[in-house]
Amino acid sequence: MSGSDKGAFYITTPIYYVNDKPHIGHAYTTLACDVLARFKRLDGFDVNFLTGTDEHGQKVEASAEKAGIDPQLFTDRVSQNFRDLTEICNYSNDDFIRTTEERHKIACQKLWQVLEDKGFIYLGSYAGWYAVRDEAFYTETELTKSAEGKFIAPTGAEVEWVEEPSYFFKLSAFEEPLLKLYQEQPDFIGPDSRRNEVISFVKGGLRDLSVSRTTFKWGISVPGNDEHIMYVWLDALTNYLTAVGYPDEDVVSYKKFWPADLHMVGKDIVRFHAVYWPAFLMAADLPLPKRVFAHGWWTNEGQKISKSLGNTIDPLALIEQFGLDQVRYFMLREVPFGKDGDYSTRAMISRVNGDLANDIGNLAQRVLSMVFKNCDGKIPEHGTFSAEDQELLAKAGGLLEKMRNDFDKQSFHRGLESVWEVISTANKYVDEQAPWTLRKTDPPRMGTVLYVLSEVIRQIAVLLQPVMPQSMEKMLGQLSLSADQRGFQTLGTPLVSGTEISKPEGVFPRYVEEE
Ligand code: ME8
Repeated sequence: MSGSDKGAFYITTPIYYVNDKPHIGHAYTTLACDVLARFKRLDGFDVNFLTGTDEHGQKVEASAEKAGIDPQLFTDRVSQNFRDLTEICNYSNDDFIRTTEERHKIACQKLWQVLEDKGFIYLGSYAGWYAVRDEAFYTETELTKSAEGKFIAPTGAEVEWVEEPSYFFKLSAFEEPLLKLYQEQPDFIGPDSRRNEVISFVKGGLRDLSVSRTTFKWGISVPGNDEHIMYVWLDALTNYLTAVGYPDEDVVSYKKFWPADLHMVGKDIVRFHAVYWPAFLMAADLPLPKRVFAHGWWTNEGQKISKSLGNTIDPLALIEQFGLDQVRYFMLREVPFGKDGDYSTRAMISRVNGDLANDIGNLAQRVLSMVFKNCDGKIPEHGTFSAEDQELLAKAGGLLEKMRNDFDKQSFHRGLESVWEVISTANKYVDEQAPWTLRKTDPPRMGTVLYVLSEVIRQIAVLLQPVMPQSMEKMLGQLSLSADQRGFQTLGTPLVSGTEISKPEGVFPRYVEEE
């Protein structure tokens, strides 16, 4: 966390189940959060970016059993894969929480106690359907029957009949308060399609929620009744509070960062975050997060990604093949954030070679090489700016505001589109101004043109840092900008003529397909 003057910004990813190794979907959600966290830091916010692993519950217990390993050892191992992913993908998370940590057990048991003391938890017994894969309860009406006669949840998960003593949370008491919340804070859920879905789910009626299990052991025990393990979703959601210091509501991190600004999730778990979670918090009299945004689902070459189809996409293999920043850019540019998207090698290559190698890569390489060769390796002096110069500079100068607006709505693709519009204008400007001709006919004008272009490249590189940190570091390094000259507050401070630049080297190589 770094000092700032714009206030705090707390952003979270879902905590991932440790039943399997990370795949592209996990990498995607965390990437989106990383980009926003980096953007906010550069924009002067004090950011707390949290990710981690969800390690309790029947599903994880079963995976450990299948692997023939003690669940703690199993979760240690698999959780490490997710931690490794954060390093490999260059995520800038400030914390990595594991639900098997002591700090989390304390937070969960305290929250439970508060809910119980306030009269929102009661003991009863549950008889109904449960899907271990989703760790979710379903009503009979939600189910369909498979060809083999098995009952299937709307998510495709198999359900099993569960009958056991259980504590319940009085979710039914929150129908009206939740609908009021969605109405009074229309930004609470994004995008709109998900908001509508949640509203109609709640309008359909809420039943009290079973929040404890007795038929397995891998979880946090209910305070005062060891026979019961807390429902894994109550346990998991609480991680967002644990990480900022709950139950100590006086600790600096809690005061500064709670309530969270944004819980980023996939569309599969919006109900848990936009219905159950605010209900738990309202019941406990705790402030509610400001926003839950649910992004869409990735498919692979048009097919649903699933282990049984053997078509899961390993983010590490993609990074190996195309490069880290290339993959980061692709994921956020290719698909409108919030919509489902399809991964295809063709689309990836087109982004890598088109947007990156040709558009921005060539622009920077052409311009900075000309500066290096023809201007004595220094940012040139400039004369009065022509209308074309001013137009291009103004276009680049308007990007921050546009990106702020788009990124605040999680419209990452839109923000990137605006940057690429400027890149394409700049490429046209190079061709039209033809500085290579001006070198002979009008060297001072060549200087002005190359100055304008270098300045535009600086702005673009500063703004693209959140998406492609390593590549932009190289580009800004070539312009000899130090670390304190890379924040968004420096965007209005133009390049200083006479500054020596480093020998430019290509930042975005073309991807050449193997024969
Ligand atoms: O649900 N496309 O964990 P999980 C896009 N532990 N995103 C995908 C995806 C795909 N094909 N597949 C997975 C859990 N995701 C709970 C969360 S939070 C308190 C507890 C991403 O390991 C997406 O963000 O099943 C989805 O919501 C998340 O992984 C589910 O991860």
